[in-house]
Amino acid sequence: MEADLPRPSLHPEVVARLHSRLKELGTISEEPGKLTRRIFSSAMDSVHQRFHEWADAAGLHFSVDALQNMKIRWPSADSALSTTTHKTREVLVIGSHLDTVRNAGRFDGALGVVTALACVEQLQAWGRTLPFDLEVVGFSDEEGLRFQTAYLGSSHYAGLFRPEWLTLRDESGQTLAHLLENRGINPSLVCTRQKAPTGVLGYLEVHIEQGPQLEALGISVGVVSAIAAQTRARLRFTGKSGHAGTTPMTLRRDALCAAAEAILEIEELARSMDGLRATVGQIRVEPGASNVIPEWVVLSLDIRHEDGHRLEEAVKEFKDRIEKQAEARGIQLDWEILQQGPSVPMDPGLQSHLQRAAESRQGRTPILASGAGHDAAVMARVCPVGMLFVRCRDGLSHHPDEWASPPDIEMGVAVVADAILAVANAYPKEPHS
Ligand code: HGY
Ligand code: MN
Ligand code: MN
Repeated sequence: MEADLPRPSLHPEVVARLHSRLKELGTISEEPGKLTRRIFSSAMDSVHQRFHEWADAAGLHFSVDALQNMKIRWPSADSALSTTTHKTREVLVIGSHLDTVRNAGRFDGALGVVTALACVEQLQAWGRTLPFDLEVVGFSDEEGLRFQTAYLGSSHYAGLFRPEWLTLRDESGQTLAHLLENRGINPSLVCTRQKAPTGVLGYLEVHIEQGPQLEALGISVGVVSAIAAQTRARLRFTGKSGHAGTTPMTLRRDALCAAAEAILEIEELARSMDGLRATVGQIRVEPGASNVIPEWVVLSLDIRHEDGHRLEEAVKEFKDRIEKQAEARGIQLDWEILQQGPSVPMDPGLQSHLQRAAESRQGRTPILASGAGHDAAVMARVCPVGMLFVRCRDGLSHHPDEWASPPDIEMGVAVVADAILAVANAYPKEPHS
């Protein structure tokens, strides 16, 4: 990673705050010694507290919604004059998520939110104002760590929260509804009161690439073309427990052996299908005693492909093969689809604003597909979306060694700030004009 890259001309105080905030957010965790931050955690409350202070210092309006999405609003230039309220003024939304995976890196998500706030501060430092509002968002649950259902935060922000999600349970057995009640929020209002945001011109998200392409090209930032289609499933294998010492091997229905065979089958199938990625990230074994034959096992399954049709074919093939294997072992298999999302193309207009801004600052700018999921996949259902990737070392992410260099991060701020001005120059036409 080149350390001495040319630094884009940003205000030094904006740069200093950008990096110090990112560093600080990386220390606000639910778990000592590692970075884990879930929706409805006190760590998320602490992060909001810091953003509230930063927003106040920049003269911006701070709020948090029922699903703990953070919103920081920079009113348009004419807002003081016009009678419109911010509910009626058009708004460009920029941000990402503030939750993390377990033992995460400090850039996945937080980089996009800190960058968004830095863009506002940089535009202010340039003495610029906008003909529309700018809303910085920090979505509360992109990773789905707490409830195994990704995008709860951005779904609520987009008016797409589903009532059945209120009954989702976390590892401790608490339901989402109960956690809302603990925070003084009436769960039934979360669905009845939510509505799709109006007047959203578009959504821009800066995110680390979480892959190796920009590093291989030696380029700071790249523009995203589309987000891969994704299916999350839960597989439960039910056999029969028994004594480890007295039950002959021929008389066993061992749920863990069935699950182990399925995991290797998944790997083998994914290797055989070009562009497919399949991951078993979680496993639970019950009763979980060393001298008891496992009675049941639950696996998580995450499958992705840039082409939604290929993904559908693969999921069907996976299911057929694993059902046959389980049957041959006398194991009951319950296959539950938790979440399915199509491949999501970025808006051509926002993509070209980002492309032109990036090329004017760094020259050649690649266009990359995203294998990772992002809140932009949800926001695309209510407005045009665009994403900018920032190079990350070794393409590593979902890992404490995740890292993006200061010059690359600053390039991200400069490019998005330029792109926002380009949207403003084209306004009041839609960004995808
Ligand atoms: O899993 C993903 O792709 C994203 O990091 N939530
Ligand atoms: Mn992630
Ligand atoms: Mn992310």
